[in-house]
Amino acid sequence: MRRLLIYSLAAIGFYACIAGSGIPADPVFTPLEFEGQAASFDPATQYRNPILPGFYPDPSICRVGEDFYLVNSTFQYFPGIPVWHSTDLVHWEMCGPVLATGEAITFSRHPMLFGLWAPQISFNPHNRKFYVVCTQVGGGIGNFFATCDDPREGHWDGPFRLPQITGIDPSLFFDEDGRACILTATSPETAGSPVRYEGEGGILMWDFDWKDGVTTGGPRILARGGAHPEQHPSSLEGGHLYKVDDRYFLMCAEGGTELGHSEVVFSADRLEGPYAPCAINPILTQRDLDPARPDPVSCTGHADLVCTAGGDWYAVFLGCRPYDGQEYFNTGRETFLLPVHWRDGQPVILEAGENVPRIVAKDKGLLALSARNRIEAFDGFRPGPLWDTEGLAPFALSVRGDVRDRLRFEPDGRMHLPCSGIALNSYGTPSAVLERITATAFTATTVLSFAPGGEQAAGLVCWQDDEDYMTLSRCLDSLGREVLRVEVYASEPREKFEGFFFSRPKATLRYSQDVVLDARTARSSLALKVESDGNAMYRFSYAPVRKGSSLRKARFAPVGEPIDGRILSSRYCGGFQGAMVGVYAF
Ligand code: 6LW
Repeated sequence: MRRLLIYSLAAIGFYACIAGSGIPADPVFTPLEFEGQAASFDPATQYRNPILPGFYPDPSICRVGEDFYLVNSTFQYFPGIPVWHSTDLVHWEMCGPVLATGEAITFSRHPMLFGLWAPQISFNPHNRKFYVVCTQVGGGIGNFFATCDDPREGHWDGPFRLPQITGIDPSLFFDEDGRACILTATSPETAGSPVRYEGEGGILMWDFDWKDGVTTGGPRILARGGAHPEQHPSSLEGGHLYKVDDRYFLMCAEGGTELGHSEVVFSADRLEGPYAPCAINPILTQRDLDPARPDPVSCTGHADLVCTAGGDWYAVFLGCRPYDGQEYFNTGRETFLLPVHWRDGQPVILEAGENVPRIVAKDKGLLALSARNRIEAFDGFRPGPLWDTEGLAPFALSVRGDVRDRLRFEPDGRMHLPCSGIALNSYGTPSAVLERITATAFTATTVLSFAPGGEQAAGLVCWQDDEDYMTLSRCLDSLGREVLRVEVYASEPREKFEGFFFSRPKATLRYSQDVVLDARTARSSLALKVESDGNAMYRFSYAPVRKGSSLRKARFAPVGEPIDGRILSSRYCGGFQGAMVGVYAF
């Protein structure tokens, strides 16, 4: 009864407050501005790895003429599967996503690490269409493909299901003679062959009739175990086929996408094999290097190769940038680029013992491409506002579905994000608009006008998944006073790096701290800021914003203590995604 009375008084205060101060009933945010710390380099002669910072894992690339296209996994985020365009492999612009509408894809209430895994993009020279194949894992449509005539237009047809094929990491290959096939990563048992050891993986091939969009034969085993099967390697996946001088190369990830990740390559005289491991394997790994090395890149693998019109070869692959030397990273698995050299008739990305460099000297191939670059590249470290008067930025993501119909934009760029009553830990689609955290050290700032009532809350959120996130919220406390509240939800830490794919125990509220707002401040718009330092210590702060005052001159005051940001790391939380930052309303 007392709580009801308190809320009633709060509600009266709430409406009076609106009437008195003009503070909107809905939360209204100014465009979120993110700025990540990044190493400097000379763009004329160098480029910076990752070329796509923040969680852009499982890159796949293709080239048509002078244009390169690249796709990444997006798991349970919407829209699904970003498509990138470049003409020099270093500067990338976002095109429209493959799954851009709520009708194209629906998501289950599975954890964030499920969903859209490892898409592959390819071009069919026989019908001049682009294809993206992908797997929706957990409560979805399984393996599917989509097609379009020009990714820059951003109109993809599909998804078209491929119910005949099982496994993950599908990859299409179109041969010169018109034949086509789809590879997936799955157990050899799918082709009726018992595994030779526990965990033996396989790359299987199905014939694909691209005229009818169906698989017509298979599966047959192209590779099993790994490059050294006697060592019983795990997780042979991410298979891609290439034809070079009439020889077929099958390149795969091996060892699992964590610290033991690597890339291996096989070759054969015929498309259907038999494939034998090439002499030099792995052709990329960082697993044998000193964890104490400077600027480490770990977990490298899941690569794809592309040849330029000038005949130079490059690899895109996923990697991680740990801030503790090896295991902790909040930026997820990102997209890196390296030149590929051919030795003894096979591709090699990095020789054994070589580090993946963060700043790379452009080789002659890249210098030639850069000279022709006309693309205004997307800068992941300073991506610009998360929305503007036109709507959400192309890099904006929402959770398990489209929230755009909940939003309203003012002519000055501010965004109305009405309270939804859907909690951030609901495994549903909360009213949240997010972007990737692309650097360990970063700041993100917005100004929120809002007069909370009842159990409403709105503010900043740093999010890894439904069980692991932090918020800085404007809400009412149990006495009906308006407060700024920092809350940290996290599930149990794990003693050792157990990989990314496992279910999370229920989160608990680990930390909560309020700052009670005086009447004048409660009537103000409040600037909200989250800052992370190079060790991923997160600090939340706020500043009243008076009409006409400059945010740059605002004096921010802390809310709560600094928070150990490792709770948002893949090491702590598991998951294939990286951490996100954004705004939310409950
Ligand atoms: C991807 C597969 C993997 O499909 O993780 O661990 C999945 N390996 O290659 C999601 O990124």
